[in-house]
Amino acid sequence: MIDTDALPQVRRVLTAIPGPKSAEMLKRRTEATSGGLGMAFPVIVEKAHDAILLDIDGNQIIDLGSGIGVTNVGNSAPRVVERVLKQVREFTHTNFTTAPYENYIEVCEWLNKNTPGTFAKKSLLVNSGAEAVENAIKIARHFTKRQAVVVFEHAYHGRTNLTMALTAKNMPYKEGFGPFAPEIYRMPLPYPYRYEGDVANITSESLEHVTHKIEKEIGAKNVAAILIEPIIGEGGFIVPPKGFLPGLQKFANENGILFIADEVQSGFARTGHLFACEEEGVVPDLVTTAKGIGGGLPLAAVTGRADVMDSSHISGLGGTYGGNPLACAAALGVFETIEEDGLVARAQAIGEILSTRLNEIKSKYSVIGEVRGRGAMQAIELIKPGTKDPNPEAMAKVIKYCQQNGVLILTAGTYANVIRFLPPLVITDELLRDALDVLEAGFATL
Ligand code: PLZ
Repeated sequence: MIDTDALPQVRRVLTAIPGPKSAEMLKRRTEATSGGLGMAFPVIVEKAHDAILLDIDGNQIIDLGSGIGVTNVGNSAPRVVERVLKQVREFTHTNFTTAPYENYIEVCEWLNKNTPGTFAKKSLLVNSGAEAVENAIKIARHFTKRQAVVVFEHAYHGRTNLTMALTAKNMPYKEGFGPFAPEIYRMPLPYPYRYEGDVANITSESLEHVTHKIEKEIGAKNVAAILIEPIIGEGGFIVPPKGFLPGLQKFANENGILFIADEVQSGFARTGHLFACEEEGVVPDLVTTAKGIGGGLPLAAVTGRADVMDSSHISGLGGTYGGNPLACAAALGVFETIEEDGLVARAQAIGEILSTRLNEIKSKYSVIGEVRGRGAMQAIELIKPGTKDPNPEAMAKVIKYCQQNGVLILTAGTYANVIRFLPPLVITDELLRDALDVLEAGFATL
């Protein structure tokens, strides 16, 4: 196997962040690249392996974001690199709908077998999470011959025109980018930390509320699909209360509505299951995957009931690059790594370290309102002490401190007050503990 483990897995901060070379190149970035692009961590990356990013000033940064939940198997994971190198020498592209090839089929076979549900399944490969969600909606509408799509508060499903409409948050995702696609209906999402009623009844009350709204405002028979992230990602790692997803699934099944789980962020061993919906035995009709599936190469998929996936006429689905052979080679390397290195169990172990430590930090710093998540998908929500008012200022200070000390941590949340942890599942305990020490020191400076 190719040895890509060339970077020692240790944090090393040699300069201010950004260092002088990065600062210089970031000027070129500003001049050459669209002003619409954000930047969470201001350095230029030279190299990355597993959970360490090396920048052009020689700083080694601990990666607790995995490129937004993508490099779950680590950056440049050996099995991914090996398979991609072999594939790039053989052929780079034919287009699967022009002249098919084996690794696209193998990826689909693996997904059909490993996504929830034992019924006959089929898959479609595309390039990005947004494209997977768009296709899932296209397929659901075609199959049900219905148009309405139900989505939830705090949802994130992408940045294309249809997926902007499916996404909840205006700023920065939608502001000024309309008009948006029609026939999208947004329902209240039970957010346990911010629930105003009696939290003991949150599941039954929320299900009652949502199903009542669907029946009265849309008409259940007009709904093609209910689309939900089993754990809300960009919206702040909100875990729906126990029973909510199974209740929605039941309502969908009883009303001929397809239940679509968007596992783009929560999927691929991240939560201590291969897919987050497994926690409660939820079996969606369709699942969308992306991010972690390609180990860093652009790949996404829709997988689900064979009868649904086959309902389109021939050539109704497709695209030039979807399931490109290099991305499929990478995905096969990802599957192998997850299975052979036991990364589902590893996500659970990381989750224990994370939640134990984050709860300890919470007990010392009253700006932390809640620690939540599952497995290696955990977050903390920051509030003004003594209230539940969002505290984005404290979040920005802590994140800045972590940056200056060589730890990359991402944020999230409708109220811009959530710090989220999505470490590569190959991160060592030592590196994770070191990063959490830095985080705690960040809270101490507040
Ligand atoms: N569905 C659940 O989390 C992507 C967005 C980053 P694409 N989330 C990261 C950003 O700021 O653009 C995401 C997701 C869920 C769909 C998507 C969209 O996936 O691969 O970014 O299109």
